[in-house]
Amino acid sequence: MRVPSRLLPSSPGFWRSPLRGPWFTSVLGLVLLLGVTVLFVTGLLSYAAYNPGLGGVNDRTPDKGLLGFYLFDWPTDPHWLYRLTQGVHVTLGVTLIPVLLAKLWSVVPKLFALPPVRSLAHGLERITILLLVGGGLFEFTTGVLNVQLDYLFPGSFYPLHFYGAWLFFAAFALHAALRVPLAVRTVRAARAEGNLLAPGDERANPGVHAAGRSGAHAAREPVPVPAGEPVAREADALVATHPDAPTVSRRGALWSVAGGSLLLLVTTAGQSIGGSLRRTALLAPHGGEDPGSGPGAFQINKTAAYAGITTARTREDTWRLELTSRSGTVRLSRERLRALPLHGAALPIACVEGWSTTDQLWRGVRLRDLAALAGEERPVDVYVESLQVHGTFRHAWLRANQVADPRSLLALEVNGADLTPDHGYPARVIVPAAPGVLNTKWVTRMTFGRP
Ligand SMILES: Nc1nc2c(c(=O)[nH]1)N[C@H]1C(S)=C(S)[C@@H](COP(=O)(O)O)O[C@H]1N2
Ligand SMILES: [Mo]
Repeated sequence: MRVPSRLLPSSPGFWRSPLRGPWFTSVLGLVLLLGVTVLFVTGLLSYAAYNPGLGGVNDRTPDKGLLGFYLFDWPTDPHWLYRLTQGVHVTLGVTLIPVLLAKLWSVVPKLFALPPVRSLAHGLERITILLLVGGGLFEFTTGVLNVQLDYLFPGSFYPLHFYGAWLFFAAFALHAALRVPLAVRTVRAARAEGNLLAPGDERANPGVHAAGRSGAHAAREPVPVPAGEPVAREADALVATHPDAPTVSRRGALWSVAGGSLLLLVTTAGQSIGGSLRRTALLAPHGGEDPGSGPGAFQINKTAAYAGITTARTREDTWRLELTSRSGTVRLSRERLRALPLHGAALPIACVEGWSTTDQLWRGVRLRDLAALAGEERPVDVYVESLQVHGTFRHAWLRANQVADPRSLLALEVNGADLTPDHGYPARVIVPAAPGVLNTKWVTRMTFGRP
């Protein structure tokens, strides 16, 4: 029995939306070209900000090989640097979701096109597309899940998102190299021809000499396409041969994608911008109704209870800070720490999840003073350990340039009061421009210098 050809996704008549066409796909593609490039760059910056060069404690992808070629010493200036780069990374990623989905929707007929492989070149291109679509969905999904749910995947988020990013971007760059010229020509040609936005209007898909507006509904024959023209070949694959009657114009469809993006933007961005905008960040786990706690009421990542920090271990009479270097070990009570010269610094917490605080007023002992106390006259790398027994962020390495910065503190107070247990009492690290993960809470030991 012969299946009527319009019932199969591989048949020309199956995909009916009159919105599909090279113009719609090109506009979305050009938006993604810019957006995904920014996502990739800010993602690489985020990785560099972890100080992965300092070793396994900081480096979640020790097997990266050549992929770490670009790593550099993350600076401490400007002090809001990571707030910016990671805020952009997460906010932009969330905002682009509707664009990504619309773009995939716009080209979905090509996924089913037969024959699956027409030539070697075509076969290679299809493999690239598979990596592109799979990699894109994977990166957006892992990113959103990490931001929303903290953890969920088998294996750590970091290597998955990192290796996935390289794979995705490699395919993306290749795809862009092949398609951007065409997309630009499509958009230019459409603009040159005036109004191109009504569905069914042949001018919406320059190069396609279809039956025109009336034909949009009536056409039952495949759209004739002059062979050989690249624009036309694209159109061939994207434009519905048997389009349904339009219910929205292409411009309208594009506006609804933009509207979806705008909605995500305003319900996310507040978690990074802070102030009263935080209340509009309804979609962000650390926005909306999560004002945080403690003096100044700013956000908390892991609470003391979650980290297993009991008051028995942080009591002033038992807690000690241990400073170690090649020249020996010094132990300080909190009282003796408080008697050291205390300095203030206005610095934010900026989490890899994209949320951040505005500047908080920290007070404590400079890391470089602690290095000197331990016997290191010149700033060196330091390994910071907390009271926490389990958990990825219970310890971290800081680089010498971070130790040297006069604003880098082992903080005892924030916003004019003692640290609360959730914000790291009895003492926590705070470093300008560093990601939140390096600002270790509940510190108990600091080892200066490389082993
Ligand atoms: N010991 C310890 N310190 C830690 C963490 C942790 O899980 N354990 N989380 C880090 C992360 S990921 C962030 S974003 C900041 C958050 O600091 P806050 O809770 O005071 O805002 O603490 C950092 N310090
Ligand atoms: Mo974080």
